[in-house]
Amino acid sequence: MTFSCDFSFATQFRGGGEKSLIEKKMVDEEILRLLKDHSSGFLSGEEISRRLKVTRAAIWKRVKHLRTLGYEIEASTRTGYRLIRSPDLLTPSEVRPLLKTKWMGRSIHHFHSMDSTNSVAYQLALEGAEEGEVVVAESQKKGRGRLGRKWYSPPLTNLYLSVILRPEIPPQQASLITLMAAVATATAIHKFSGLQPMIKWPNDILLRNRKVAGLLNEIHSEMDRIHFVVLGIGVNLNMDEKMFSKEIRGLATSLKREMGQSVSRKAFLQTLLEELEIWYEIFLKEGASPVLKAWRERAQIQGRPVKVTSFGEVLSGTAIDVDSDGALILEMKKGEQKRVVAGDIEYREMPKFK
Ligand code: BTX
Repeated sequence: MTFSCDFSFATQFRGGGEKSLIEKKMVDEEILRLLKDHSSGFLSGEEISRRLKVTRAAIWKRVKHLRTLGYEIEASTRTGYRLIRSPDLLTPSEVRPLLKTKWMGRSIHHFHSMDSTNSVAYQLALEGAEEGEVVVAESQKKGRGRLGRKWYSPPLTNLYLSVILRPEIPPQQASLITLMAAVATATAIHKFSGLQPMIKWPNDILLRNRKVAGLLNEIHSEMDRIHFVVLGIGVNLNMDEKMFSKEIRGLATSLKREMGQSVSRKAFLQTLLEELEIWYEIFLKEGASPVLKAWRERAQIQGRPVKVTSFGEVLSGTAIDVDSDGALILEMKKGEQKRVVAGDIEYREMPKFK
């Protein structure tokens, strides 16, 4: 069950002092699950107390805490408790009921605030966490982009997700996992919003030329074997223009900004986890080619003049394609071809968007 993972992680990495905090979190989740199962009426404090083996006073305390998180819970000394409305939180009890995946995201480690979901997922994976376990946070204090850059992660507005994968592929193909995740994220955005996101090599998802999502994949491997990949995905969902820092205001966007309305974060997370499962299974069963085909359709990079910064070197040329390992192939001015495995690109002519 999901909570046991949270529990072991917390006790191992944060020390016994926070054990009770995690136990409270487990009780909260169980209270919510019971109240949701009895959504048609009241559930008595006595019944909850009997099922969870905690005192009625403790339940009342947790209900008061849940109200501070935005849960509307009616309480009556005679009839008990009734859940009226849930906030748009990404807790397991909110996300799992409508999740249609077979294995992806069946175990969710949820945090209200943390440094970086990738760091926690990496640590969990080192401890033996299984493929498909995910870490989500309502906010990140040290959200990370690539090359030591920051990922702006304000509370309760966006999605900050890390997924643990254990693909049996050689490490040099790890970039394909990034392309696969970019295709899954772009497809999820399209299915959810009807908009047409574009992928910018290697890891940005754009809506009308502005960044709506970014991917940070970190691998743990030996020479010939990947132990695990942590797939870090940040998607701007309900961020308003004024919430973006000055540095990224003209470069970033959110689904809310593009759609003109707020979106349900948990519904988006469900869609994203479903697409990740679908595309990862396609990749494992059919190999790179369907992923590359979908990636090319969304990236429209072939023949485009680009400037690429890679390991401090700036290269100008025409993008030819990505190869079967996910590297970018550039044609330089004199006609020679260069293979770029990592870097940032700028389009010298902006692509046209639907
Ligand atoms: P990146 O290095 O390609 O992009 C980082 C750059 O994007 C920043 O330097 C800034 O210019 C811009 N930026 C920062 N925050 C935002 C934002 N919220 N929206 C749009 N643009 C922004 C991209 O790296 C990889 C981002 C992965 C983030 C996820 S969140 C969950 C997981 N945990 C974690 O710490 N990182 C990943």
